[in-house]
Amino acid sequence: MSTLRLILGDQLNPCHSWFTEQDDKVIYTLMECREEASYVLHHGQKILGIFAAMRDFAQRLIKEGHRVHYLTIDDATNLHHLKDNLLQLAKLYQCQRIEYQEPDEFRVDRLLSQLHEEFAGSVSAVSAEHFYTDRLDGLHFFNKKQWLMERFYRHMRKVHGVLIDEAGQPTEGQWNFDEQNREPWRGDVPLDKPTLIMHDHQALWQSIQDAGIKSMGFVDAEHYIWPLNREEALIYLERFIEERLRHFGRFQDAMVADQPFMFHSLLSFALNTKMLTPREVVERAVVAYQQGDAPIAAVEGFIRQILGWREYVRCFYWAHGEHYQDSNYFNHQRELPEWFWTGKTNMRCLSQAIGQSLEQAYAHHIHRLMIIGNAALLMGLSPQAVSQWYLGVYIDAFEWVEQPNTLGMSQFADGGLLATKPYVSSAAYVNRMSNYCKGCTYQFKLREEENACPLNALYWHFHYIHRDQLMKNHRLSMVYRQWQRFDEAQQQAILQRAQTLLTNLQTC
Ligand code: FAD
Ligand code: DLZ
Repeated sequence: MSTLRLILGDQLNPCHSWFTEQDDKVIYTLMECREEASYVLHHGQKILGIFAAMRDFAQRLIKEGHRVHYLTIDDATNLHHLKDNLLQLAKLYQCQRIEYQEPDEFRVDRLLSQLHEEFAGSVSAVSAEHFYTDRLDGLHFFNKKQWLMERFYRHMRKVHGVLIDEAGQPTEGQWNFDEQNREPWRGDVPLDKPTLIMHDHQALWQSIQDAGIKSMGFVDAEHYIWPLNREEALIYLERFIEERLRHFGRFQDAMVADQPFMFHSLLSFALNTKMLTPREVVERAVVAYQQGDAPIAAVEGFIRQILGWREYVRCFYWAHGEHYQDSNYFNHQRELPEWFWTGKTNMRCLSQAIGQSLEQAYAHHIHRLMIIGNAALLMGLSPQAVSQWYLGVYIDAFEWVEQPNTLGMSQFADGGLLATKPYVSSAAYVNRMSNYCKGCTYQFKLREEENACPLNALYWHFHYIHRDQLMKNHRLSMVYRQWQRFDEAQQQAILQRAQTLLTNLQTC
């Protein structure tokens, strides 16, 4: 009895138990599908990276003695749809069974769970053997309206014994060193560019283009930098531990012009395509701490992102269902200005953050949250349009992780299920955490004037127009007290300036 096993483009884990034995009756399939490459306008580097990594993975399986049927984007037999291809291949190999690893998003999960309606044999799913948590763990853990990450994170630390001492207490007596993770970079630590592996994938990029797959962003296929298999991902992990982890904590939120990577790990693509497990990354960081290679604030800050945030947003995604994507608490409806696709705006912070997103398919957390996301929220852009942009542009963007981060954390579109208050700021924050304001067309200290930084008037306008929804939030009482301190003429001038900006977003 033959079995067809599907491996999706984000399931490239060679250590999965599927591969421990070779079996001639098992045919593995990977497929480059037009449908997967087009459900959103992806960054070219993301499509290229996933296809190149899938090809690499298929070669590895063949070398290990497994049977593989690989469908390239230009294969004439490719039906470009996961389900249609599976049914066709099952027929070709006379398979009585189709098996797949649990996918990470509702759309693909639904599609695969409907396979049995058209397939006479058996269909079953196995775990992808990647995350610490199961999909629905969040439902058992959270039973209240507010999902507090910190509670979840401490629970994960205890259950998995990560940075816990013999007495069951957090290492160095503190659960969270967040207050030590917010330093701007002032030049005292050298900012060396990470050592990257270069790949030449011009031929593959050409065939993607020949197939007519549309994409966004800049692609230098001759110098492709993202890790494309487990070995390369492990090298990236080691380089991060050796070169950058010790500074990660201090400068986690810092931004510097023309320095997209700072001290970040660049591991999200490798993690989300499952080349690495979160467990091994966390364990490696713990060893670095134990060996004295990095201080607790850096190691804890890094582990919090993976054992905390990453697992938390996954649980959140599965618990809140498919309709979460329609959330729009503030009823924001504006379309994205054109500069989201060009980076050409006079606001230097945005032109830097969007520019590097288009150039590298990467931006670190604070660029995503406090530069681009902040501007989108203050400008009243449609959270669905914002979410589509984020899902497309980043190398690591998959719906399960992108949606809670964009709609919940960044756009507050769920009304506060994930975040306790909107993450918004005026120019003061940008100026404190980056060097973007120096040399900007706009003045960060001004509010209503024509050359005032747009973020300032928009910040007050946002709180003003949403006062019915936000004033009751005690964490925002300071903001509203400050607003009341402006006299009426000042308030009117601020609101007027914001209106002018909002009607001219294209030329900001
Ligand atoms: P580092 O800063 O070195 O962090 C280490 C790892 O922690 C990351 O590789 C990632 O796996 C994990 N991590 C960190 N923050 C988060 C988080 N908030 N949620 C989940 N995991 C986290 N991350 C994605 O992987 N895919 C996305 O589509 C994505 N969309 C985002 C959208 C918005 C609006 C925001 C604010 C954040 C988003 N993030 C997303 C989280 C975070 O920005 C990226 O994980 C991080 O920038 C990836 O770079 P890195 O590997 O250098 O991360
Ligand atoms: C993102 C992506 C792209 C661009 N292309 C493919 C593809 O051609 N074949 C494939 O199996 N997977 C691809 N993926 C990843 C899938 O969309 C991913 O499995 C889903 O987003 C589920 O997380």
